[in-house]
Amino acid sequence: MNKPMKRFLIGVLAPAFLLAVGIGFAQNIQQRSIKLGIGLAEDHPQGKGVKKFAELVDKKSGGKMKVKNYFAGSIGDDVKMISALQGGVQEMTIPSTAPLVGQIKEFGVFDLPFLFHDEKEADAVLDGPFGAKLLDKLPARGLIGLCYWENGFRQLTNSKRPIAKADDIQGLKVRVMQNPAYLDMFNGLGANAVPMAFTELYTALETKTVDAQENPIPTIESSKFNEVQKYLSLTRHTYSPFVVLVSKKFWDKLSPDEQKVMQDSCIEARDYQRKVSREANVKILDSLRKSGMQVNEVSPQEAAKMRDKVKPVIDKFTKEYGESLVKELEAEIAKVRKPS
Ligand code: TK8
Repeated sequence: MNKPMKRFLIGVLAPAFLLAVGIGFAQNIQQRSIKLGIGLAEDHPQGKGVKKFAELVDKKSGGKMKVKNYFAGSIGDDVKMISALQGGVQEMTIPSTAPLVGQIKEFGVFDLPFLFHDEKEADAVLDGPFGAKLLDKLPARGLIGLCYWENGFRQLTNSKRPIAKADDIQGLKVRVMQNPAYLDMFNGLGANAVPMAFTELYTALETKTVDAQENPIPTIESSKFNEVQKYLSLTRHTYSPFVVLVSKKFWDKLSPDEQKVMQDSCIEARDYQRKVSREANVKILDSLRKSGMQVNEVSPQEAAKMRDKVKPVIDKFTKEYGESLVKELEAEIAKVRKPS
């Protein structure tokens, strides 16, 4: 065998081989294929996040654990995919926490209107002991929660008129997530709230079955809602987290090394996903304006009027989800809240 070939084998191939074997031997990692379904498109920060996650799982497992991503609700909506995980027919999904309330009501605390002022507060709560406490409730429902990603601050769009005043929402038919607090919140604001799966939303807006919907800015663009909605009003009425879920049936088959690969990849992809989401929020607003959407701010006075209108809803669900739990949450927020 000629010298260069010998040098290549010894210098390059052997160490690579040892590394792969080393990873295999040092860590108890087997060939795994992981079906991960999400509701949003590939170009959405959630889509970019799962691509990053797949890359990291592949790298950290020495190429043995393969994540196959399914985008844009192609294998079901949030509620359907959550039960697919519980049934063990799908390994992962990343829903908003709102539809999870039907399973674990405590996740509903994140849907309380006007709870968070900014992303810094949300991160501190979600990545801290409070967020972990809620994730610990999932195994009892056949789910494992790895970490929280960002859906974001929700804004109201509609096809009728700009929402500059709290009263402007009156009479609008608004699609909301399948979640009792959102239903009561928009009915409390004088709208006619219609719970509906995200996969049905574009058609419902296009056919004018509903007049309005509310989602973060990156979703308005990646789901092309600007094509069927003229007005975007920056209500920031709730901050929506995503929760990265694994089927417990699948998780319990994994070795501690394999579980660590998935847990570490979730955290690393989280920081990337949030960064992408926050950059998108700024960038996209301009392109939505250019696409013909009429964008308006909601003044602090009118936001305060909206908050007053939904106070009964906040009180009702604070009781429902647990006054001590909401107190704990508010105390966590107070630790990071900038004095106004
Ligand atoms: C996508 C949903 C979406 C959510 C909604 O599956 O339903 O409006 O905001 O992001 O999770």
